[in-house]
Amino acid sequence: MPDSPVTVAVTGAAGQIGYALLFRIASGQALGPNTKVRLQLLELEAALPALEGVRMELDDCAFPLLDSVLCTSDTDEAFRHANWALLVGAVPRREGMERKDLLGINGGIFTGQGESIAREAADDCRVLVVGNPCNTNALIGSTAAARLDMPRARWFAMTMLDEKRGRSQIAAKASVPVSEVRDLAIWGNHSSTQFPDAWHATVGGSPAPEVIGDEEWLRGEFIANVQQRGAAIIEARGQSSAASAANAVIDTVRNVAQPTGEIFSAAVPAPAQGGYDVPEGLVFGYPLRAAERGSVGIVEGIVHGEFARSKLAVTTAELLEERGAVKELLA
Ligand code: NAX
Repeated sequence: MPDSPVTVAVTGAAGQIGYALLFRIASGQALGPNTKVRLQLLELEAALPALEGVRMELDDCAFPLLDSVLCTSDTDEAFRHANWALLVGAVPRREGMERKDLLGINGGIFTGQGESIAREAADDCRVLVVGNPCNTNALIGSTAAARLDMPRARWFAMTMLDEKRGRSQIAAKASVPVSEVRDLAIWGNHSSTQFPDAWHATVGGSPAPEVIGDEEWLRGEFIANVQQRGAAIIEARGQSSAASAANAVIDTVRNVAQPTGEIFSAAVPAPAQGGYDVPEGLVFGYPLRAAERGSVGIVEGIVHGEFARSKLAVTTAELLEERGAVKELLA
């Protein structure tokens, strides 16, 4: 018996990640082969003609699971009854723009979208923020939504792409298939200060550091490669990661909507307890596990060594600095 349709709102739907993402959602890769999908796509007014072209292509795929497609520049309409809100749209950093300016511009967008989601979306709506700076955008959005009583715990920011980049690096180094690399968590900010924790990852069921046998590589090249991978893609491709980012969105949604019990990475608002001493509310990358539909918890009991603790301090400081730069939006 097919499940009832799930409404998925996607912002920035005419952008490059949107183009790599929508077809995979519509084909059932995020929510499963028995779940019909209603897509509600939000774009800036100027991008609506391009979005119409994307809708035509969705039609032309004749996906059996695609129930309907709505294209709009009206935020409330896009989020109405949404079970998932994938916030991909954001203003990119342009030359001469300070990081603070970018935080401020995007902050305005995420305040409005957070309020709209709290008002309009379904009671079970989960939100995944992809648009950068995604942790702080999620902090802003979840704060605005919490003012209207939406639980912050339903907000996520995406670090799954970083996890996949790291798993792929470890698999190549250990000469094993990537499926053998598990439990690699990304801690902290989705930025160059993130901490990919190879010390609690496993390769073929054994601790990754034992299999790799090269602590210097893990502490140096490995972390730097994961942190700088986005920049390397831009340099090679002339554009930022899109297909791999869309793939990570699919996997994040799948991990929450169709839990496997495996550990996966995403950033969530740090809870008062059980958040590894991260200041409460900061949207911080953690290892997560989804127990049942919709219920996601931070993996407990991980003990970090001194090296990890120093890395966590750096990424926490960066997130606090970002929070300071948008404090008016959080008041
Ligand atoms: P594009 O510039 O191709 O697309 C963004 C789209 O968003 C545009 O079509 C634009 O019209 C739309 N948009 C802007 N403001 C909007 C608003 N207020 N409401 C609705 N739509 C709006 O960027 P793309 O390559 O698709 O990347 C999107 C975002 O993902 C960027 O912020 C990017 O930095 C971020 N990324 C995040 C990643 C992550 O792991 N968290 C990895 C990939 C990517 O870099």
